[in-house]
Amino acid sequence: MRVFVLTLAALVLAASGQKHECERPCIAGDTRTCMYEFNIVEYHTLSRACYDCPNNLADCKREECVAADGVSRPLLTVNRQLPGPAIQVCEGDRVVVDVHNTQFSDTDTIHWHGQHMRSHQFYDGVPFVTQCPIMGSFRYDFPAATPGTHWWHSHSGLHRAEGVFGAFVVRQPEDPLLTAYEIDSPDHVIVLHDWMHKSAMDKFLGRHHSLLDDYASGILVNGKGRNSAAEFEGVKAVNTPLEVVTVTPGLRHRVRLVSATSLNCPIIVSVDGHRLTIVATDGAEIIPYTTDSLVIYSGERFDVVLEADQPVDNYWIRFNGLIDCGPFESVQGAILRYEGAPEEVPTATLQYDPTYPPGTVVNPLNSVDGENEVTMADLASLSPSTLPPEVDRQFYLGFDFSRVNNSLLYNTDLYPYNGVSAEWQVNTPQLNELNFVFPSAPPLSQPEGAIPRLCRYGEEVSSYCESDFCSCTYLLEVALGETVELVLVAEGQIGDENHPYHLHGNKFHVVAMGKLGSATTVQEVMELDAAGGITRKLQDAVEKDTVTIPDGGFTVVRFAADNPGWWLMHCHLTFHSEVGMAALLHVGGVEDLPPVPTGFPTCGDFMPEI
Ligand SMILES: *[C@@H]1O[C@H](CO)[C@@H](O)[C@H](O)[C@H]1NC(C)=O
Ligand SMILES: [Cu+2]
Repeated sequence: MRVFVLTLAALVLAASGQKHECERPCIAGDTRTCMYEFNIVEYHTLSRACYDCPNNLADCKREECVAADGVSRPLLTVNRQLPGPAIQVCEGDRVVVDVHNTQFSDTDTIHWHGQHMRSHQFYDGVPFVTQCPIMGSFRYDFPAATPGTHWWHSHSGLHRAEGVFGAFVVRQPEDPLLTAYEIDSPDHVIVLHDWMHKSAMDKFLGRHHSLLDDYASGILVNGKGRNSAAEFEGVKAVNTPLEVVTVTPGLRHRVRLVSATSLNCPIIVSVDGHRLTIVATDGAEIIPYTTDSLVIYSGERFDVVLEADQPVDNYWIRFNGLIDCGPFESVQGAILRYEGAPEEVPTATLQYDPTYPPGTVVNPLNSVDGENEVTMADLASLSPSTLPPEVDRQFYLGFDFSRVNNSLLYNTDLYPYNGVSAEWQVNTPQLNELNFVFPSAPPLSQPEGAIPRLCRYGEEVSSYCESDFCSCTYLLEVALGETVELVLVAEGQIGDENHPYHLHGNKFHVVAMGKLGSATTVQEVMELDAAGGITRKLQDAVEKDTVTIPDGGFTVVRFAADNPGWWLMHCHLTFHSEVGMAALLHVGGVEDLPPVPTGFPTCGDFMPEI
C-alpha cells in the first residue's frame, strides 16, 4: 500500500513539469533546507506578459500572465503570480524564504498562517508586533513544524487582498490519514480568494468614506475563473481559463482547500455528483465526516477526500459566496475532470446559488443547530484528548460594529457621526468596544521599548478615548503554561455578519458554539454561562487556528498557553482587522524567549525633546 502511494505521488510530480525540489513524497529521515525567493512586486492583470489573452486562451496560461477573471486592475503579487508560489514541503524541513520588497513606497511582512513559530517567534510576520515592516530584504527561517494544509500571506495593510498570498502544505512521512486516500497530489491544492474589480485600497477608502460598497466582484480559484459580475457591470464576460482538478477514476483524492478571502465571503463548496469526506481542518485531523457541502471562512482550511466513483466525465466543483459575495452573486466553478474525459466544460449550468445543496452542510453560516447542519463544535478530533474541566484564565471578547466618532472617518467638530445623514454614517468594527492600534516598535524584538498606548484586558481605558472612540494596544496577558479559555462573542447588534477569528502562535480546541438570537451582548452570554447554559465539549474537541463566531452568538475555544511570545489575535476579515478588530496575546516573559537574532532590524518613533 505504502509503496503504491509513493509511486503515484512520484508520477504526479513528474507529470506536472518544473517543481521546487522540496515538493516531493515525504520519507522519514529525509529533511531538507528549502529556499524560496519572494519578490513583492506591484503588478497588473492582463499585462504584456499575457500577449493576446483573453482572445487567445493559451496566452492566458503564459508565465507571469495574471489573467484572473479577465478584468483589468492593478494588484500586488509575489513573483508576478496569483496566488503566489506554493510552498509544499515535508514535516521538519527548514523553510528559508527571502522576501525582497520592490514596492515603490510600501512595506510588507509575510505571516505563515498555521505555523506556530515555537522557538522561532521572530518569524511570525506581524508588523510592529514580531518584526519591523520590511523595507528591503528579510530572511524568514523556520522549521515546517505543523503538518497539514496552511498558507502564507502578507500581514501588512490590505496587501493580502491585493494578491499577496499562497499555499503552504506540510506533508508527513507517516500520515495518520494514509488509509483515507490514495492520491495526495501537489496539484490538488485549491486556494480561494474573493476578487474585487478595483484595488483593495480603492474599495476600502470608498467604503469607509461612504462612496462605495464593500462587496466582492467574484471568487477566484487558484487565481482563475470567469467574471460572474459581468451582468451587474453591464459588460460581457470574456473567456478566461478555469481551474481544472484532474482525478483518476476509482481512486480517492485528498483535496486541500484554503480560504484566502479578505472581505466577508463565506464560500459554500460542493461538487456535482460527489460527496466530500472532511479529514482535517487547519492542519488538524478529524474523524472523517462525509458531507454534501461545507462552508469555508477567511483563513480556514479543509482537507477533503474526493472519491472518483462516478462515470468518467467533467463535473463542476462549485463555489458560491455569501454575505459580501452575495450582492454581485459571486460564484465560481472549477472543473473536476476524470482522466479520459474530454477537455470540455461540464454540461450542467453554473449559476449563483446561495442555498446549501440538499443533504448535510458542515460549518454553516450563522446557524448552530439547524437540521442537517454540523458545526466545528460537533465534529471530533482524530487524536483523542481530554481537556481539564477548569481553566486558569478566561477572557470574554465581544466583536461588533459600533456607532462611534472613529477619528479615521469623522471629525467631531466638522462632521461628527450624528451630524451627517444616514447614508454617510459608517460603523466601526471593534473588539470589546476598542480599536487596536499597533505599537510603534515590535515588543517581541525590541522588548526594552515602551508601548505608548498600552491597555490591558479588564483595566480602565478612558484615557485612550476621544469623544466616544477608544483605541489602544489591547493586551491579554497570561503566564507561560496557563490554560486559557476565550469566549468569543459576535454581538451582531448592527448587521448580520459573522467574524472569522484567528489566533497566531497556537491552535485551540473548539469547545462550544451557540447562538442566542440575531443579536446578543457579552453580558448576555456571561449570564447564560453563569447559569450553566454553555456546555463545553472536553472530549476530543476539534483543534483549529481560525474559527467563525456566529452572528448573535458565541464560540468558546481553549488552549494551553505553552508558546511564549506576542501573538496577534484578530478577525480575519481584512477590512475589520485593519481598522482594529484585534488584540495581542502576551504569553510568558522575555526570559522565556530565545535571544533576538543578531542584526534583527529595529524601528520606532523619533520624537526628541525640544
Ligand atoms: C460624536 O460626536 C458628536 C459631537 O461631539 C457627539 O454629539 C456625538 O454624540 C458623538 N457620537 C455619535 C455616535 O455621534
Ligand atoms: Cu470581523
